[in-house]
Amino acid sequence: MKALQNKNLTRNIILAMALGIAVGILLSHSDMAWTQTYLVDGAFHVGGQIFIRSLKMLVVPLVFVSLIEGVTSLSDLSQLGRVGGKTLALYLMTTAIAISMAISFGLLVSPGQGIELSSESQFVAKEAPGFGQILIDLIPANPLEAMTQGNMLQVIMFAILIGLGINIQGKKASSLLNFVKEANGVVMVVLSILMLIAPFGVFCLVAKIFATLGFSAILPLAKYFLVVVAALICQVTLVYTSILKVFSGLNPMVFIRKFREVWLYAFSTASSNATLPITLKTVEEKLGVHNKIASFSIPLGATINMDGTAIMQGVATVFIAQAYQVDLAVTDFLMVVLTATMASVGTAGVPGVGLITLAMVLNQVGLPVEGIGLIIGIDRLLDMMRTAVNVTGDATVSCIVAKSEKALDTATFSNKAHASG
Ligand code: DAS
Repeated sequence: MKALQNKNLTRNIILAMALGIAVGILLSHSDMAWTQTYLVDGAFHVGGQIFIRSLKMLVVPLVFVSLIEGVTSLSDLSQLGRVGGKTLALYLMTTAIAISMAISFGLLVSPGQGIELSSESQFVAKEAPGFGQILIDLIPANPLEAMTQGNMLQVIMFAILIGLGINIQGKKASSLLNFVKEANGVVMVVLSILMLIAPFGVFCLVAKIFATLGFSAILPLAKYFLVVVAALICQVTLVYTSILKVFSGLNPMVFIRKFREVWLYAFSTASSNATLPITLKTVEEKLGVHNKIASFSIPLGATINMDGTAIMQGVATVFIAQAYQVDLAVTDFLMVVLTATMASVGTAGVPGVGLITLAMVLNQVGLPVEGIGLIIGIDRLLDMMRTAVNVTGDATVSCIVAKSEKALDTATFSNKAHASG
């Protein structure tokens, strides 16, 4: 395992990202057809997808075995209930703060005023699942189907139940528990092997995005873009650092220094799910969160806690309402907060899911859904950034809950050796 660790991985990924942006912007000005065909839609697309798929390949097995092992480490059912309650409460709180801040920023800056939105883009809104349906969908009628379809909430629920079963069986299930522990270790080693191709995958992903967008494509929407980015930055630098300090007493600067490597994966993959193995590894090995907490809170957060996404949806709703001269009342904004929070519960952490649920949010408040047509062009770049915020929220809450449960190793958290990445 040690031999596989590439100490310069963080540096190589940053270099790969910078190179990808430079090459992408250069190619966006190229009028040679072959660059689009053989590079952007060819090599870069293939390389990027191979990298994302290799990471996503691990998500279900990792979440399943890691969560089973985590649950078996919880001493009793009351601890699981307490940990679950704290985790859910903090996730809902940070999401509500995120979208309220985003709406306030949007109203303050008014990015949508004076912009004529194109109406040719049609976006079919998905029905927002009712609360009852979300509860029903938690239970996997067929666990194997839940795994093959990557229905993470159902995989999480099944793993928790299996873990509880092993707990209750005790010694009679010791060989199964050992199998799970060994499987967890193997999955982590496979992850380290896959990380060796990370710089290549990151380069391909970023080069393709910037070759497609080009720098000029972003300018017309700079105000919308900057408001979202400002709110995302505030969520990390103000909200997460404050609640980490207030609720756990941990040093936010140490947290940021150790967690920033995860941002590179979240940014380049734009997928909380694909980043999940890295988030889990970082939270446990660098921030000292015990597996019994992280294995529960991180996969759950990757699925239901999307503060960055809520921020985009808050600003986008204001942007589109202003662009169509629709005056939203306070009750409309409250409906946006509720719908966006509920919408994120049922959607997995995959690229672009925030835009899909935005259609549901706009539908809910009666705004023209086709307004999404214009912002879809730069959404991928914002998706990359908001995914980094999503996973940071998951890690922040995991540290707070672990500290409150005396399941965070403060020596590991404070160990500066890990900060280099
Ligand atoms: N890409 C999603 C995620 O993985 C976020 C989004 O689409 O808004 O968290």
